[in-house]
Amino acid sequence: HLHPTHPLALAPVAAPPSTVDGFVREFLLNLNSGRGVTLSNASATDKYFALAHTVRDYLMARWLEDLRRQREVQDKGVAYLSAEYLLGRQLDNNLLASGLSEIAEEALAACGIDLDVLRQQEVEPGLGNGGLGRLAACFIDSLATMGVPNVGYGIRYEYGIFRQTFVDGQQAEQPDAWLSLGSPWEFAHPEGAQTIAFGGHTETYDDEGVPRSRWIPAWNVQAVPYNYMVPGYQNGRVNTLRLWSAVATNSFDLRVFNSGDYEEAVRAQTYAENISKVLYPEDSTPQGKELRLQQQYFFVAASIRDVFDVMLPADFELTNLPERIIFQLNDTHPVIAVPEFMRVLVDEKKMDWDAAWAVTQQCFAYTCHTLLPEALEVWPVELLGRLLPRHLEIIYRINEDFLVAVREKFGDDEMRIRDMSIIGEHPVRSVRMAYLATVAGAKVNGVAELHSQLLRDKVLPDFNEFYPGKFINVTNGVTPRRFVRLSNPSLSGLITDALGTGWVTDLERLRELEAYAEDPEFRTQFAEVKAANKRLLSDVLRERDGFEVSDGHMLDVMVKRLHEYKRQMLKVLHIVTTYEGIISGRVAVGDVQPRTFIFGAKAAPGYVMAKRIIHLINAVGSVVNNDPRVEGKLKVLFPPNYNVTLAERVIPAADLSEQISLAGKEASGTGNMKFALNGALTIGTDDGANVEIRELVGDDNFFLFGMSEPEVESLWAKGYKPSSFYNADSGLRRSLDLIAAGAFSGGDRSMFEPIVSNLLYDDRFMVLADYSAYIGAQAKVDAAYADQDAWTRSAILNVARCGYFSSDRSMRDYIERIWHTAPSF
Ligand code: OX2
Repeated sequence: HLHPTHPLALAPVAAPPSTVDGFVREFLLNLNSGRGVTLSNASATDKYFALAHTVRDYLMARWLEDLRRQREVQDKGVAYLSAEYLLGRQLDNNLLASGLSEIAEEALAACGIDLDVLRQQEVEPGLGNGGLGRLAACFIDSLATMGVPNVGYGIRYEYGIFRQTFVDGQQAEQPDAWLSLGSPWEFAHPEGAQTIAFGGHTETYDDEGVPRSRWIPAWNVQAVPYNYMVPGYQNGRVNTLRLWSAVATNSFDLRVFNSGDYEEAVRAQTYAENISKVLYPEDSTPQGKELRLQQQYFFVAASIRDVFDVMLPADFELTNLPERIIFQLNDTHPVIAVPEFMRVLVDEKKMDWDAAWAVTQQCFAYTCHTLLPEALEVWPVELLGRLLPRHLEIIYRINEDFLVAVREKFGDDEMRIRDMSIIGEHPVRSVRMAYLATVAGAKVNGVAELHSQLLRDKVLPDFNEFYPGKFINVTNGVTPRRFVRLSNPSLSGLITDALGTGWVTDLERLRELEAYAEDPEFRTQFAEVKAANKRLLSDVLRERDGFEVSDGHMLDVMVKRLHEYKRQMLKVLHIVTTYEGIISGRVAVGDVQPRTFIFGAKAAPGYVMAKRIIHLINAVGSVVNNDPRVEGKLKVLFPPNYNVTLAERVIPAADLSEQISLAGKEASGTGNMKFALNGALTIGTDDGANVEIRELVGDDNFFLFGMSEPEVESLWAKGYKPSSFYNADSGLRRSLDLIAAGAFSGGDRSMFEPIVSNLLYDDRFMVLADYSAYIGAQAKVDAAYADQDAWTRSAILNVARCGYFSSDRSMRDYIERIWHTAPSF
């Protein structure tokens, strides 16, 4: 009989032997007992699930052991709170992390299975919109690889980011039912559900002479945790991602049921379960919907409870919390965690307010990801008070104390008090979540040098003055495991041949490639890698979308969310200008570098202008691609449903990376880093992390163009008139006129008229002002590309000099400057 304290009961069962035979056995076992099939009658889905379970089996012992050790040693850990994790496919990542890639390939081959076919079975969990969600995924990968205690907390959306299709060139959205076959990577723990309450009212009561408040909620839901392994890269470490799923408290309310209103009971259940139903598809632009606030509170309340009830020992001394845990707020989405944490400490744990606030201010830190004023979340007091009445009281109290301190420091400057108040009054009384996070956070960080500086100087200058030293920068990064080692095996092989394998966890070692840039033999090999990656992409696009990528074309790529500030329109104008130049005979066909333009972009379903731009890109593509006058010269490809999986194929194949936002608008960008690390040259503005990329790779290896942020400001101050740029530039005139004349809409002049008049009469993001600089820079790109060998040299230098953009470095910065955590065991 195995007593729970028996050594065999304490320790996890050892992993199966890491041999081809061992793997085959485990795989077949999973097919038989996990899927109920034999190899001979297994479907591709069966095989994929069995393979995923096999990989899990290999990681399991380490995971269980790490969980046990963390419970035992209680090292300081990072609770990363993020409404989004854009994970991408898990299979390859987990095979790589566990060092099993080759063994698995051989084992499957021995079973007559092509690993690549099984890879294709995985539906990627698209639980994020874009950069913000992908960043969270990179960060948890880095923390596991560095052995830092971390739990990523978020929401297990039943439907992730919508699947995009094009109907007559226009975006249509389909639900992303990523769970329809189940996910082999998750572990549900319904028994560990937390009850999360909403609504109701508050009351004060006498607690043995101490006046206290309490919350009498009106309804609640269950938050069921699902755990996912986050394996470090070949270091035996496995951290945890814990995503919460909402289920109704009781399968149906008996009282209501007995009253005969069965439909009402079912309706209530549906209402509760809606909370984790769908990811809001707005990127960088909050919608202020009640369900969204429910989602936010739902996951942070469950996560905080998880920390208190599951992670910490029951007798934990609460004033020591800052030595044990730090909550990192990924933008404002999880900021409601601040008053929730205070509520738990004050109302439930009976801590005195000041002591609780002192703890809170050390336990939270806030990352801001934007500069767009419309992207800073605010919640109407009316809504917040209705959904979370006690939290609203707590926010008022925090604000009161804060404003007293502001008066002490700055005097009775009423304007300033109003500007700094956590409660805004116009257009309706609202809670400014970024201010709340700034007041509560030990540190506030921007995500690139320029962004952090603008945060300090332009967005929150009063707060910066009030809290000297609170505002810092941590430049974003990307994981070299997924975005170089896995997505670009040929380049990885080349690098490893030159440097050994250490670069995968020490990306600054890429510097050593600088010398290789001068080696003609290496340049040839590097160029061959790029060509091979283009062929791979070509195969993928043919299979996926029926596209043909012509040989010998420069691949000019712009992949990111569709947003006016990112300026896909500038790219369109360049394409139209080039096209118009050729068909009008003004430009000799022979003088143009053959180019394939690749777009990837989803628009928020309610963002009308963004959708029009998608329509225009497709319309320009269909004219250009069918015009024999530019055949073999220009091609526009817009594969629908750009996602992590497609990114992993597109980025390694790219020659030119388009990072052309208006200066001062893109907080950082992370695609820019991925491209540079894969040997694409950037054409870009002095915006976000482009600034740092250019500083590192050097002006000779980067195509800079456009106004700087101060120039943008002074043009606004002077009064920006886009039409004056239109009048002054004949190329711009011809291009816009061609669009307006219906050249891309079968003669219909109304179809794209809103785009044209928006540019001519409004142009918030100064597309026309930067047009001529952009066209000029593109001419330099053409000239540079003509010398293939010199281009390759620049591409190698881009790879060699971008090691800084590893998310391992970002994590080190957070650890040193904000978290003060350390790798453990
Ligand atoms: C994005 C930013 O737009 C992008 O510049 C940045 O690289 C990324 O976050 C990661 O930091 N929603 N998404 C973002 O900001 C917000 C808000």
